[in-house]
Amino acid sequence: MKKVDVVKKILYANEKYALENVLFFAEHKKLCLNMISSPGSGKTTILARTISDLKERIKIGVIEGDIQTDIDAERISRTKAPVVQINTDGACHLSAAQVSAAIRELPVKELDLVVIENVGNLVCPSDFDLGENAKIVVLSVAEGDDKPIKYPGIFAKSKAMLINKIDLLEGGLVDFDIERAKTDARRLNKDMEIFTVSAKTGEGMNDWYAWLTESFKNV
Ligand SMILES: Nc1nc2c(ncn2[C@@H]2O[C@H](COP(=O)(O)OP(=O)(O)OP(=O)(O)O)[C@@H](O)[C@H]2O)c(=O)[nH]1
Ligand SMILES: [Mg+2]
Repeated sequence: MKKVDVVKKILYANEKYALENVLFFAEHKKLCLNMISSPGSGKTTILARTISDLKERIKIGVIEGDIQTDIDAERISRTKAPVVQINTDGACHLSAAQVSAAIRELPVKELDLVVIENVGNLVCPSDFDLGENAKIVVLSVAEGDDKPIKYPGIFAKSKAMLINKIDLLEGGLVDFDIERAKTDARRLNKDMEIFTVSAKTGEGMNDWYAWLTESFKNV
């Protein structure tokens, strides 16, 4: 009996589309970021605030990945940014083929930056390159400071990490040792940029904006 390595085949098929997307973004001279986190850590809230606060400086387009609903695309469209929703219908990550179709629906020429919000999941999306320039991982303080060592894959692969919901630390509502999370993440990835933010209050967001603004200039 012939054994087919299905996982390898799927990853290979994905790589072909990912490469096409890399070439697409390079040809159009656009930066693309792939935002990954557990469900509910604050990806859409961070994005909506970033788009609004930077609207005079960077034109951002968004690809929203969710298993079901267009709730997140609705939230992004309130900022007036162009957005395309992908529903994976059960799959726990976006594929490069889905992103390839979605970028053709965005007015890419008018944009500086395309942000992909991946399906809320800290594991599966890290194995599927989408043709992005960089992965950005979000970890909220409500999830616990042990996540970098428990789910090392995505922390090792991400160029930057946003530690979100730091407003919850006040009053001791949650226990989260920021230094521990930073040290563990940098042990996996020594050059990782780390921002501690609250997308709710805006605290710390300026450092993230400064990095983002510099990054897209260098594409
Ligand atoms: N306190 C506090 N709540 C936040 C912050 N950022 C997001 N939230 C809340 O956290 C919840 C989830 O936020 P979302 O932005 O939907 O999270 P998400 O990562 O996009 O979620 P999925 O797309 O479902 O994976 C919402 O109720 C937000 O209002 C923050 O900085 N502080
Ligand atoms: Mg979301």
